[in-house]
Order: sequence, then C-alpha cells, then structure tokens
Amino acid sequence: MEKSALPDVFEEARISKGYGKMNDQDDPVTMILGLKDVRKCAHNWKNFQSGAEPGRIVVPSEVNIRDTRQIPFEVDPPEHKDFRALVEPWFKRPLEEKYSQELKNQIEALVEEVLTLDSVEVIEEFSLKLQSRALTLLLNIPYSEADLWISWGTHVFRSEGNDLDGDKAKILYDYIDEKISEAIENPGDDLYSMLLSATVNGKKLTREEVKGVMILTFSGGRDTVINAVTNSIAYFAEHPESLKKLLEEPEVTGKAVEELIRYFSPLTHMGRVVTKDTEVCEHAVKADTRISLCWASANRDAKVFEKPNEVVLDRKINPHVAFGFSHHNCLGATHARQIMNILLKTLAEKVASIDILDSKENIEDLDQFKRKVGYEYLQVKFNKK
Ligand code: EMZ
Repeated sequence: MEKSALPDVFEEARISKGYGKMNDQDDPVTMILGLKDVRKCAHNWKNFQSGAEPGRIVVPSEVNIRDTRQIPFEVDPPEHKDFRALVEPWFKRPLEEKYSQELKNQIEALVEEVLTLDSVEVIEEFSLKLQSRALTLLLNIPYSEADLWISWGTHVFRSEGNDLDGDKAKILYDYIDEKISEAIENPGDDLYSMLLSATVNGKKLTREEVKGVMILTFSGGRDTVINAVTNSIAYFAEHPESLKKLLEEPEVTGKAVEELIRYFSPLTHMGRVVTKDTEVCEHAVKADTRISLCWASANRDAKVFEKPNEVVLDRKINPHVAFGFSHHNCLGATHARQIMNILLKTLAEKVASIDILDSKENIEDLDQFKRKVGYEYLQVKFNKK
C-alpha cells in the first residue's frame, strides 16, 4: 500500500447496512455512511438538528470543554439563514484579486523556503505555517499575528495524544476575548470589527455571538486545512506524474483540488441531534441521541463515484460532500479551495519531486472504525527544479 493512501474503512458497513455505530463519551452516534442518505439527513434539519447543546454535534463531543455556541454552525433554520447571510460575503473575499495575490505570495515564499532545507517535517514546518498565515488574510489582520497561532500547534481543542483539552481551548477563548475587547476600543477593517458593527434582524450581535463566529473561524479550518495540505504533499511525493500533469495542463487544477479533497475528506463526519424517534437506513434512532453525516464514507460511495478509491485528478463528475452539504455547507470552503489551488500550482511550478523520509499515520478512533485522516508526522525532502 502506498504511504499516501487513505483507505476506505467504511465500505463493508456502508454496503451491508448503510450505517455504523460508535460510542462517544457515553453519547452514542449512528453514523450514516451512504452518499444519498447523508444528503437526505443533512437537509432534514427538523429531525436532525445542529442547534442542540453547544459542542454536541461535534464528534468527539465538545460539551465538556465549551459552552459558547459556534455560529452559524450550531444554529438551525430559520435563524441560521440570517447569520449565514451576514458572514457569507466576508468568507467569499478569497475570490478577490488582492486576497488571492497575497495568498499566492505567502505560499510561494513558504515553498521557496522548504526547498532550501534538507529535511522538512511537513505538519509543523509547512502546513501549520501555511494555514496560520493564510488565516491572517481571512481575518484581515496583520501577518505577524500568525506566529502566535503557529505556537499553539495543530488542534485548538486538543493536546498531544488527541485528547480533548479544556485548558488548551481556554487559550483560544481568552485570546478571542482579548481581541474582541481591542476591536471594541479600536474598530478596524478586520472580521472582529465587522461582526461587532453588524446587525442581524435589526439587532446587534452580542459579544457571545461574535465570539461564536470567531471560535468557528479559528477551529473549523485548522486541522482540516492542515490535513488537506499534508496529505497533498504525501500524495505528490508518490505521484510525481500528477505534478507534471498539473504543470502541463494547469486548467485541470480546479478539478484536482476537488478530487483531492474528496479523496482526503479532511473532516470525517459531523453530528446532528435527533429531535424525535425516527428511522435512518431502516434502523430506528431515538430522540435525543445523535447521528453523524459521514462525509468520508459518502465520498467513497461506489454507487456515485467510479473507482472511488483512486485519485482521478481530472474526475469529471464529482458531487463530493467533503465540504458538507445543504445549508450548513462549509463557510470556509472558498478560502480552503484557494489555498489548495495556489498550493497545487506552486508545487507544480517549483518542485521537481518530493521524497518521503519518515512518516507516522494519524488514525482517528471511531470505535468500530479506525480511519487514517492524515499524519502525526511526515518528514520529507522537497527537491528543486
Ligand atoms: C468545530 C468544527 C467545525 C469544532 C467544520 O467543523 O471543527 C472542529 O475542529 C472543532 O473542534 O469546535 O469548530
């Protein structure tokens, strides 16, 4: 098996039953595995809600480490719509020329830097830096702020060993609180200030609501982007022909981004709380239990994707759900797609090949399923053209 491969561990359960079961801190989850069922449940916010107790739709549950509601992620329709409409234009800024040019400058500089090194640990020395620096653009704040975020490590709610860590989460909350206070005193053209001056339904956002959007902005795109970038480096190390193809046919880049994101599915699944006794995949689920929409499994569904376990760089039809589906689809997707697009083009232009020197897989423990989601470390050498 190639080092860069991410096996589909859901296949058998998806085909035989359509769902899987996992216990998570004594709050069990029925995982929905097929693409069609995942979409159906994602639409059905009346039966499967996001706006339950803050932290409960995340698997592993975060109810014990936070009580701030993340917005718009943990809000259901109809309120969801107004919050989403407020933040949507801001999160589309990555399409602007100036933004993408700055992102390109950041990514090119980082690639140039790693090309001078004999050995690079991709997560710490590449992906985390890339993600943190790019986030300064999304927030519209000075580049130098990224250094602090880099020092926090890859997951804001977890420490080494992947345990949920309330003390670590507090670092982020205290930081955001401080930044909100600064923006109240000294409004600028950053995301904090935009939110503080905004109104939803004629009412100003509360401080807690501003905090909820900011926490989501920090945490939602952190390990996900880091995994997408790290997995891309591993993939190109083992597929130099793909880098060559991207250089010769740059018009394929957009499709390649979608395909890599489908294949990696950096966010395995997202939960919902069941509001009334009902059925999924002919299986009874009880009110006040949880289901999860398993994007990673749905994205390998052979009923929809030909050769689902292969990376087909220019895959024509690719209705993947790696960015979620329906009204809660990923708010940061435009930013993430721009990062991947620029990264792929830059690697194709500047990198001749990548050698994997050492690696250790990061395996997510989903009870019945153990899924590789990325790496604990990935040591490589980037070779210049
Ligand atoms: C939540 C989640 C959002 C959660 C789209 O995903 O990302 C996770 O990494 C966080 O832990 O709180 O923001």
